[in-house]
Amino acid sequence: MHILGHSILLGVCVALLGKSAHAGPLRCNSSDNVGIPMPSEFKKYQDTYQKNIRASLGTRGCTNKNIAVRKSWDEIDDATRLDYIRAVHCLAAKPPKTDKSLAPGIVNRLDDFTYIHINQTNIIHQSGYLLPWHRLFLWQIETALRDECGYKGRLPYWDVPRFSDDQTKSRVFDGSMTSFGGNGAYVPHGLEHIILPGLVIANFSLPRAPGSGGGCVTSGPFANFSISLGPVAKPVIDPTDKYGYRANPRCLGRDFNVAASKGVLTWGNATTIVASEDIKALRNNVENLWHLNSHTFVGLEAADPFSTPNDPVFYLLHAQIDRLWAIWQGQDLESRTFAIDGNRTFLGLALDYAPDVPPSLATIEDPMDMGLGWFPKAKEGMPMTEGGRCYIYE
Ligand SMILES: *[C@@H]1O[C@H](CO)[C@@H](O)[C@H](O)[C@H]1NC(C)=O
Ligand SMILES: *[C@@H]1O[C@H](CO)[C@@H](O)[C@H](O)[C@H]1NC(C)=O
Ligand SMILES: *[C@@H]1O[C@H](CO)[C@@H](O)[C@H](O)[C@H]1NC(C)=O
Ligand SMILES: *[C@@H]1O[C@H](CO)[C@@H](O)[C@H](O)[C@H]1NC(C)=O
Ligand SMILES: *[C@@H]1O[C@H](CO)[C@@H](O)[C@H](O)[C@H]1NC(C)=O
Ligand SMILES: CC(=O)N[C@H]1CO[C@H](CO)[C@@H](O)[C@@H]1O
Ligand SMILES: [Cu+2]
Repeated sequence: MHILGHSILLGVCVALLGKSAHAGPLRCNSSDNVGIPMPSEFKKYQDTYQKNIRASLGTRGCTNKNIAVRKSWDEIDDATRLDYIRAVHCLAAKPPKTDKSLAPGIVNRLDDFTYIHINQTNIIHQSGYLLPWHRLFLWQIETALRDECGYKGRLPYWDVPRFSDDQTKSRVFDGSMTSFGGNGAYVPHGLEHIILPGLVIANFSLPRAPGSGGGCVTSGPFANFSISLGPVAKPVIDPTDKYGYRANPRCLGRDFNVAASKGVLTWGNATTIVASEDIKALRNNVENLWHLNSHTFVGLEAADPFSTPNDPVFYLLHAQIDRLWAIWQGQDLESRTFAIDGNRTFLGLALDYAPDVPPSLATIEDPMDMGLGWFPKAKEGMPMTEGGRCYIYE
């Protein structure tokens, strides 16, 4: 097929990705530049980050030779994609390590991750811990995929701004067996207000606009994928199961919301984030321009702030956020690596449990709860090339 001119092939690829649920016999070369190209303004920041990270490496520990490269899902080959998907299913088939008395709905190794994310939600979002906690969380799942399920690659990221106009053109959501599947089946539904349990302010809620799905994912390797914990944020909270810790077996659902991506998750906003002047601006830009919107785009399970890791694409979504933070840090590693801003709880609000988490500013010395008895300090979740971490984004 490569005897076809590059531009003809590119056109065919775009058409194919746009309409077919399963990739046809014609495979797009992963280097074909589908989507919106990275603008030079963003690339300038990425180049500086890569140059500075590489220049900071020594000859022992994390080196230029052994540093792992995390790539876009659209830029890895099909064998790596299939291996990643296989490893996710492998974790879903392994027993959990968490004490099930904490949450009887934990059924498999993936649920260990969803459980601790639920348990920590009111502490690790809209707070100073957002970035370091999720950085370590990603590293934990990447390690589990590799060490427990033999995945050979690294954690890929969802190339969000490249497909902001139409995420179904990305290899992440094209519906093929080498993607995470597409939208959920259409189920008529309207605007909801979902309550976030655990905050002292009674019934603190967020609006959730309806998207174009609402039912089970019907294509790709996670069609009818079975999940158990959650949902947690709901219009009405059941006081006997406040955090959705009981078993609630159901399919993985999605509810694509184009309005949260088109004109929002753009290269322009990605550039605003990496160009942020200081950590306060960076954190606010990540939260307001990107974090919520990328969850909202996927919708349903992925848009539940607590049990969102139920959707396996969660890890690629957060790898993009981790990448934006990494690029920001990489503009000036010395002054930015350990910069922190934000409260110790969600918006600094008091929690109706954990009275030992005061609504004061987070520090890099604060311990974070990563689950299974690991309590690293926030500062341990900040460098990308120390403390066992050794990776760079391309
Ligand atoms: C994909 O295309 C690039 C250049 O566009 C080429 O270098 C590479 O060999 C191609 N890969 C495959 C698997 O065809
Ligand atoms: C999180 O787990 C701890 C026990 O490890 C428990 O004390 C706390 O109440 C839990 N919080 C939530 C919100 O489940
Ligand atoms: C998903 O599950 C439903 C109900 O169990 C079934 O009708 C449907 O065929 C399944 N779809 C796939 C793709 O497995
Ligand atoms: C919070 O919502 C529940 C239903 O989910 C309701 O029973 C309760 O009265 C509400 N509390 C307040 C203070 O509004
Ligand atoms: C950034 O996102 C906001 C919504 O959060 C949107 O209104 C704005 O147009 C976006 N800016 C760019 C440059 O895309
Ligand atoms: C950075 C930040 O979010 N600061 C907030 C911490 O919480 C207090 C209230 O407890 C707010 O006033 C701050 O704005
Ligand atoms: Cu999170």
